[in-house]
Amino acid sequence: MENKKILVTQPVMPPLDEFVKSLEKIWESKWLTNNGQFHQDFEKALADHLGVKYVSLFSNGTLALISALQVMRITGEVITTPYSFVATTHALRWNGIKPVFADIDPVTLNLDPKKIEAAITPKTTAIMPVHVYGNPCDVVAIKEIADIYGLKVIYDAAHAFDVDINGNSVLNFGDMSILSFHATKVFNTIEGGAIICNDEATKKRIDYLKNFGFAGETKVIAPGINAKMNELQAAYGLLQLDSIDDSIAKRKIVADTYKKCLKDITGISFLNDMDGVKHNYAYFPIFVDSKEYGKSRDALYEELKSHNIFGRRYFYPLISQFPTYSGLPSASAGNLPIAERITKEVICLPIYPNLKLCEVNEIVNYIYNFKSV
Ligand code: T4K
Repeated sequence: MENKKILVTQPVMPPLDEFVKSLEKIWESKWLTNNGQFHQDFEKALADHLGVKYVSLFSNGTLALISALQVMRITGEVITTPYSFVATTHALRWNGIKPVFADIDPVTLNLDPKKIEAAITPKTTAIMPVHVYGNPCDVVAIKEIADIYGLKVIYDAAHAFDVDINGNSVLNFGDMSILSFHATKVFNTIEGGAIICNDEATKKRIDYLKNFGFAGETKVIAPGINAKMNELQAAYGLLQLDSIDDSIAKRKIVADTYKKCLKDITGISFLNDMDGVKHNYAYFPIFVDSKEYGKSRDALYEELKSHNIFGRRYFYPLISQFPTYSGLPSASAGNLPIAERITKEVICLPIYPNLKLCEVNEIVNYIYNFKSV
């Protein structure tokens, strides 16, 4: 173990021989991108697998987020979480929208509905929550607020592939949801992403926008972008659907092992499964209470690195703490107390289907032993 690096994640890849068979078909057809056969098949298979109405594939999750805001014609101010990957807020800025940060709930680490309501102004047009680590937001309370104030809801569901609430995909809530299929995600197409929506007319508009705004050979309906997924990625993604259930089942075993072994270490806490939710175990964040644990989060992070265990401090710093956003009124110190505490405590431990349980035990041992040094 000392010589082997354990990274925060390791991508699942399809069997090479199966992928080569798909590549042969692509070489034969000479159809490489622009809504080819694999693209069409993958969209249908994904919608089926996820239990959603419409899927539009994208070249990555960030372009899907940027395009979703364009499709919904969102302007003015959008309420969002500071506790996410920077792409969430960058997508707003790329649309000329002012991000308004609201604090998170201390249990789910997602936008706190009460804080959303308090941040609404006459310029607010939408809410962009994130199902962080794949844990669902309070979708019912968010819908209630959106309905009362006439706001759109665009979920950044980059972490929430195959997450269900009472048997219904979390992607079916809100006006749209965005997925990321980056190499580091539970389900990957190397790079990739998707927008999930509920009606055919919206899907059509999304598909125009991701293809420069073309609605036919000579008609351009909007300043679209090039955000299309190519045939190689779509073929790869189609094969990935064969192993996703097994991957998530193996991730659950890793997560359960961590929980069992970490529960008695004072000063270390973790997130528990939520009632009625089918989780995907995308990440395994732990939270270091430095007073109780006796060492700081950063000291533990460095200690693990010294043993070749490369966790990540997702999400540190907060998005609101990056210089490009820290001047916003909603980013000011004291407005986001829960997020400011959590960002100082978090380390995401390695989790992926092929992580061995003996490796999980060793990681926990390092955490345990460091406490008593
Ligand atoms: N919204 C949210 C909430 C997101 O989390 C993200 C992306 C997005 C939107 C945007 O979606 P995309 O446009 O990315 O589709 C990573 C990912 O690049 C990023 O996709 C992800 N969120 C974010 C949370 O994490 P980094 O900078 O930490 O990645 P990197 O390259 O350091 O990789 C992390 C670890 O994964 C490495 O230590 C090793 C391992 N790895 C990585 C790659 C790329 C591999 O083993 N193989 C690989 O090919 O951002």
